[in-house]
Parts: sequence; C-alpha cells; structure tokens
Amino acid sequence: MSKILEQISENVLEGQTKKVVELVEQAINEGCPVKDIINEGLIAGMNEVGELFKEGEVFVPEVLISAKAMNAGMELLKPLIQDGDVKKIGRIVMATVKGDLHDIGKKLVGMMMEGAGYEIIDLGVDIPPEKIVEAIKEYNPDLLGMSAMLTTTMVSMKDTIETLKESGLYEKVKVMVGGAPVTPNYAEEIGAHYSGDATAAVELANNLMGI
Ligand code: B12
Repeated sequence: MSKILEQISENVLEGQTKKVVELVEQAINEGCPVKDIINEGLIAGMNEVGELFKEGEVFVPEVLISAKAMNAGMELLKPLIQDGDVKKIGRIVMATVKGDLHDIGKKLVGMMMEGAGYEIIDLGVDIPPEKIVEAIKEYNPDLLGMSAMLTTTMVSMKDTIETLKESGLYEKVKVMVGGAPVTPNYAEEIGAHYSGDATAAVELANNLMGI
C-alpha cells in the first residue's frame, strides 16, 4: 500500500479530519485512483476503528469522530465519482432497516451507485418495513438496497421482504442486502441478493439490471 494511503488510514483512525482532508487532496493531485483512496485509505482506517471498537479499546465518541473524518474525505471524492451529465441507468431506494442507526456503509454504497449512474433515493436509518413498502409504491424503483449492521436488526430485512410479498410488490423490485452480519446464505434464504462491499454492490446492481 502506498505511503499516502496508509497515512489517510491512520488519520481516519485518529479522527484527524483536517489532516484527512489534506491527505485526500494530495492523493487526488498525485493521481492516486479514487477507488484506492476509498478502499485502502478511508475504509481501511474505518475498519481498524471497527476492530478496536469490538475489542473495547475505543468507544462510541471516538468511532463517530473517525466517521466524521472519513466522511470529510468522501466529500472530496464525491465529485470525482459522480458525473452529473450521465443519463440515469436505474433507480434505487436505499434504507437502513428498523432499529438500526448505522449508515456509513450504506451511504458509501449509495455514493458508488450514483457514480455508476444510478439515481439514489435514501430513506435514511431505522426504517420499518411499512415505510419501505410505501416508498417502493411511491418511487417505483428498479432496485431496493437494505443495510443492517446488527444481528438483531437483520431480521427486519426478512420482514420487509415478507411485507413486499404481501403487497404484491416483490416481483416488481430486485432486492439487494448488505452490512457486516449479513451473509450470502442469509440473503438467499430471505429472497435477496448479497454483496459484501460498495464496489461489488455496483457490479451486482448492473447484473440485476442486465447491464
Ligand atoms: C461506526 C459504528 C457505529 C456508529 C454508527 C455511526 C453511523 N452513522 O453509521 C455508532 C457509534 C452510532 C454505533 C452504534 C452502535 N453499534 Co456499531 N459499529 C460501528 C462500526 C465500528 C463500523 C461500521 C462502519 O461504518 N463500517 C465502515 C463501513 C464502510 O462498512 P460497512 O458498514 O460494513 O459497509 C460496507 C458493507 O457492509 C457493504 N454494505 C453495507 N450496507 C449495504 C447495503 C447494501 C444494499 C449493500 C449491497 C452493501 C452494503 O458495503 C459497505 C461499503 O463497503 C462497526 C464495526 C464493524 N466492524 O463493522 C460497529 C458494529 C456494527 N456496531 C455494533 C454495535 C453492537 C453497536 C451498538 C449496539 C453499540 C451500543 N452498545 O450502543 C450501537 C447500536 C446503534 C443502533 N441502534 O444502530 C456491533 C454489532 C454487533 C452485532 N453483530 O450485532 C459492531 C459489529 C461492533 C462490534 N463488533 O461490537 N456503531
């Protein structure tokens, strides 16, 4: 990994927003691929924070400070992965499921999707099945993307799919799911498609759209 990406990762870990912004700007100027800045810099740092959080070495405030630093870096990259003139290739409704407040990964997926030419309608966090179904009726999207980061909230993905089936909408929208506790097996079991990260999510969306 190049030195600058390593530094970005370290500064996300330390929550140094100003430094992250400076380093991301520098990496862009040096022609570093955007994908590498995201994956090997920003996400690598956030993953490390995740590990420390798991081990009880850091707590919620530190995690949020790191997330803020990561988001500041992402903001700089946003214009580079989005091309306003591209004709939209599909519409995606995204939501973090009921009871779950995690949205960093979902936003990242949304951003990459936008960059690939999709229109994103992000419903936010803690969204119950009924609200998702309402949104499907209202926006008539090609795809629905649900995110869950807790083992306890994952079940809401299943509930949402059941509610979609009951409303006769399941056949009209392809469902994608993701988030740390979600597995390909679980996705299959509930009738959804799985992808493990933001880059793979774009590939999956394109496949589902037949692109
Ligand atoms: C940041 C974070 C928080 C932040 C969230 C801030 C925010 N705005 O999102 C805060 C501090 C608020 C938080 C709170 C809590 N958290 Co938390 N959190 C994390 C942490 C450290 C990082 C998550 C993250 O953002 N990762 C970076 C992003 C880029 O990765 P990602 O989310 O996995 O997303 C990628 C993929 O999963 C995928 N993806 C994600 N969504 C989707 C959707 C689709 C459609 C697709 C295709 C793909 C996809 O693509 C993304 C990009 O590559 C994780 C640890 C971890 N290792 O995941 C714990 C973690 C998820 N949290 C955990 C817990 C327990 C909690 C709390 C209950 C803690 C508490 N006691 O209060 C609360 C619950 C709050 C709630 N009701 O939701 C546990 C969950 C354990 C479990 N299995 O259930 C984890 C795993 C930590 C741990 N090991 O203990 N947390």
